[in-house]
Amino acid sequence: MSKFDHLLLVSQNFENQIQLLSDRFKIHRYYGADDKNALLDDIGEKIRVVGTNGHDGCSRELMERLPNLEMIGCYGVGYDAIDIEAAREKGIRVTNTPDVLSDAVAELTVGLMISLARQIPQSDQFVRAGEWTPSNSYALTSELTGKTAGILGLGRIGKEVARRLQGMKMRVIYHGRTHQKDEPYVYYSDLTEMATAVDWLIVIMPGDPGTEKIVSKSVLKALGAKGNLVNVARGSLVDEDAMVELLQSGDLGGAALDVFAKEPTVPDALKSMNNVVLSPHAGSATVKTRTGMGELAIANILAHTDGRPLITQVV
Ligand code: A2R
Repeated sequence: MSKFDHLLLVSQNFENQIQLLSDRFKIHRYYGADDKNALLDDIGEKIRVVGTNGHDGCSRELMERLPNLEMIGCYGVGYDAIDIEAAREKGIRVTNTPDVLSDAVAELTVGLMISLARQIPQSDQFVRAGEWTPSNSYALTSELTGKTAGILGLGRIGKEVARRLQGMKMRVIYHGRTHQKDEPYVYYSDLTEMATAVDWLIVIMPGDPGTEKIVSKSVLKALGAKGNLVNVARGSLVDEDAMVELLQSGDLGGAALDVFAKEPTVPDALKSMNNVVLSPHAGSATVKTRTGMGELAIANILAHTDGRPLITQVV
């Protein structure tokens, strides 16, 4: 690879970090291009590296417009919108940014749970609106202490969530494909059975065809009228229509949601519900963590261009 090469920037939120590569790469912006076809006609053959994220990804069609593409650097741990099969077939390397974001996502998870249980957003509005008076106190709420949390996907982030919830004096159980015998938490091989057993169901596994709507209507019904759903992974993992319907009918107790099926669109019905807390896909969105993700993504790109081993390789 030559010293000065061509990189296609697919996702806008990688912009600040990718600037650090401007002395090594000519950076072409796909995300903002008025005529993407014309851009690809013009520079497609020159592109050796794509910088993207898990949401904007890199499709097979895009890879086919980039015949000399060698590597896709993903800014994020999830890479659901990158066609991994196509990358594998074409010998294109893919990297992601695991671990550096686990603490931030776990922290927001606990924050959302406390917000939902203690109705922090509503309490804040109550105070701001001047409704707190000597004769008017805010209604009593619920708490996490002593409750059972079921983690769907006890991976890097799931383990950080579990550790924090133990600190909140919750009982933690989990479901995934594998019984992790070294972990202290009780394993449920059946998701519906776990949903029946918990007060809180926390979704933190990758969004891929194998996990689509894994939190189905029947899982949500098993979670039940007193159960709360927390999704900090991907909207695709939950049957969103069923979730809205069950929240409306009272057959699902509440939901704390950082991710949605069609981001940034959020179903209007959710916005008027009191038993829901909403967050704009902000799990990793702290200065420290986004900086760490950018540094790791860039370190992978430089490792590739310099011929060193990739640091966090997916394929
Ligand atoms: O099943 P295992 O033992 O491979 O556990 C993984 C689990 N998992 C699944 N469980 C059931 N059915 C599936 N089809 C399935 N696919 C994966 O999800 C593992 O325990 C967990 C994922 O953990 P990690 O690979 O360590 O991912 P990390 O860093 O915790 O991030 C999870 C996701 C990302 O892919 C983004 O979508 C989001 O969180 O930020």
